[in-house]
Amino acid sequence: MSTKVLIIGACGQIGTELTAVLRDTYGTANVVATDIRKSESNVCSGGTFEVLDARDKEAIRACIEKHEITDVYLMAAILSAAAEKNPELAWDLNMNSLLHVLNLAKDKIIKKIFWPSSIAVFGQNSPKKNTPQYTIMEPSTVYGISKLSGERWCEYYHKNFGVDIRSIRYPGIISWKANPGGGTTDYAVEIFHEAIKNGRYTCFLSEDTSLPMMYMDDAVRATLDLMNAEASNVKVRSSYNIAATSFTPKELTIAIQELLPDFTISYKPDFRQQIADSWPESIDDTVAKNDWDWSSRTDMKAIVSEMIMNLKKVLG
Ligand code: AKB
Repeated sequence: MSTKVLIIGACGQIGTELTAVLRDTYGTANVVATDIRKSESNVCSGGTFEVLDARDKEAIRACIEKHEITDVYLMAAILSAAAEKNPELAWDLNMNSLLHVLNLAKDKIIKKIFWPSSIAVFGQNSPKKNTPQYTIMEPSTVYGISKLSGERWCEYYHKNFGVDIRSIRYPGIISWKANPGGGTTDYAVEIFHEAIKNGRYTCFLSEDTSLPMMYMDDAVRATLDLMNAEASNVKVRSSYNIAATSFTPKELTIAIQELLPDFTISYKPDFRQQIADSWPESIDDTVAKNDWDWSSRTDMKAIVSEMIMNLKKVLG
């Protein structure tokens, strides 16, 4: 049976680029993109697109049966900062969408699931530097709690029902094609847009807040590599740590100023500072390296030059 892919949450930051790569990989006819609403994005015009609410179990099942889907990428989520403003909705979306898809795999209606977790599963009492795969996890945000609970469900469904679920704990993802929304790491994308449009940026985190970050190309490649890995090599069925780079807003500013010397930044930390302070500064991804040969290719310098080069073309 050939692979037929469903992406739920295809118009989000990662979904947008993942959908394009999945269409290239499996053929446009074998990829169904869905989201809660239609947007202007290529995701909606470049292949099959359907409106789908990730909380609607019956609608997901109907879509899967209609298109004879084998693999689901469940990308819909409410991110850390937005979730703090609407905890019940965040819990409903982040948790129930996962349970719907896990149950469809348990009932053998789909074969394989990708579900993103996050560095938000860690908390104040986790080691801050080189946070290991296995350690104390006491998230203090609704988003982190939903992701940690999701990880436990993933492992449970794999162990008890043989569900082939694969997951990555994404760091902050930096990309120029689609904007993130509602996250604590969003500053690392906004800063480029503002640097090019206005030459200045007011950052909602303090200058010395170090967070793990990754370029979109690395994140999408990691996702596909994990999904294509031999099942026997995927030993972690909760979620894998992966890492690329870590930097502070100040370090990022210095790197941007090498290419845009007139760029200036000011700092006005808000409620997102507390979220960032509870997260790791850097991540140890040895287990992913050993199990499925993961390694990042893009460091901060390369991210900065890619972002500025591409956004200059797009934003003028
Ligand atoms: C967020 O900031 O909420 C996300 C994440 C790290 O999962 N980008």
